[in-house]
Amino acid sequence: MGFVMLKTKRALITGVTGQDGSLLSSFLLEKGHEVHGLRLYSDVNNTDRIVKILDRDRFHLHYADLTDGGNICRLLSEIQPDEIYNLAAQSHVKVSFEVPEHTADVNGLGVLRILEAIRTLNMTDKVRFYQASSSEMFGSSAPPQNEDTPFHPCSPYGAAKLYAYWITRTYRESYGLHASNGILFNHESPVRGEEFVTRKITRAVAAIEAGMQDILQIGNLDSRRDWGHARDYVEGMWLMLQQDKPDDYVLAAGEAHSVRDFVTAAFTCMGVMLTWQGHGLKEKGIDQRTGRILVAVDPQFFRPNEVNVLRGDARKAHEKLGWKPRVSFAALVQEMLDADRAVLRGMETDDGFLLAAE
Ligand code: NDP
Ligand code: GDR
Repeated sequence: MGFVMLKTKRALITGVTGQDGSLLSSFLLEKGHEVHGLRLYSDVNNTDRIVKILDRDRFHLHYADLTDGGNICRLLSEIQPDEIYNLAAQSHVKVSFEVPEHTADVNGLGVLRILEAIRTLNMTDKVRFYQASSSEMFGSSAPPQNEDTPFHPCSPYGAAKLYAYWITRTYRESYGLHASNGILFNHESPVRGEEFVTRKITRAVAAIEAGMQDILQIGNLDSRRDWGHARDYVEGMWLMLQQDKPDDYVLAAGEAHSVRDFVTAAFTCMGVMLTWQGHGLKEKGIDQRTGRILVAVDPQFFRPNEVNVLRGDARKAHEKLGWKPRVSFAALVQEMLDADRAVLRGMETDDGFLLAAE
């Protein structure tokens, strides 16, 4: 009886230094893939999240910027990947109001540059493509949002992601490319960027507990999001590319919680019960036991336009991919808070954030 030699799959991940890129890299390396990560050149260190996998023999880094189509084309030609996960983006919604043209260039045209490289290199039949689409494309459409919900983005970020979504579909429908959009709702982890609200909250709560910060200054407390754990969501990305046919899928936990709920849950994890007093810009979160003000609203964190409620319906992914999120809202808050507490205690070096990625 002969042995069947299985070819090692080669994945290319853009945005490899980000939250999802780092977690997906670890996930694919565990699956036996060879991983090529595209990294933005920076004169400050941007490899903290991937430091634990830098010396793995199946992990390779390359410099690339999605605004540079020639370089993307050269890299695709050299690497000849089986799977491409396009995770690179200017991913901050509020920042996109300040740099709308750059956001469109990276998040919109950047995707076109990859798709055109695939087409002109005659790789259409050989490669599978994943596009990191976003629930921000639904914007003001009423929840629950699924694959059939009309899009109505409310930010330059959402509008650029919508272009990327449609151009991905266009290349699928026009050239038969195996290209799928994952329409992902908010997903977080201990390696979430510090500017996003969940990580900002858990870092602040840990710092307040350690006596290193007095108060958490926050924006819109009423905004509601469908938060899941990024580890679950990167598995969903991989599942999409393992299907015979490409398609578009929502990944979501299916529950919406307000920013206020997240703050309350984080303080509860450290044994502090908050009372909320006042409204709008005057609202305060107060420690029930001591009367100390721990949370205040600061208008600088508001956006010119807000997406009020995102709550996803991921039934299609449940049925067709067999995908289900495993981590609850409470467990997510606890894990993020514990990781930030460990950082402050200086315990993260051995068992730190990348543990979550393993
Ligand atoms: P991050 O912001 O953590 O990571 C984004 C990555 O893109 C970083 O590695 C960044 O590099 C890189 N990047 C930025 N600009 C460029 C550029 N011009 N060329 C090449 N690379 C660039 O995002 P996440 O990991 O959270 O998200 C991954 C993707 O999924 C993004 O496209 C995001 O828009 C999308 N998404 C995320 C969701 C979430 O809840 N996390 C939900 C839905 C969609 P550097 O670190 O050096 O800046
Ligand atoms: P979002 O995430 O805009 O949903 O985009 P973010 O965590 O930035 O905001 C979530 C909600 O919290 C409100 N908010 C604050 N946000 C930040 N960043 N800082 C604050 O102080 C603050 N106070 C209140 C926001 O107004 C918003 O309503 C994320 C990104 O990962 C995108 O790339 C991704 O596409 C979407 O999630 C789905």
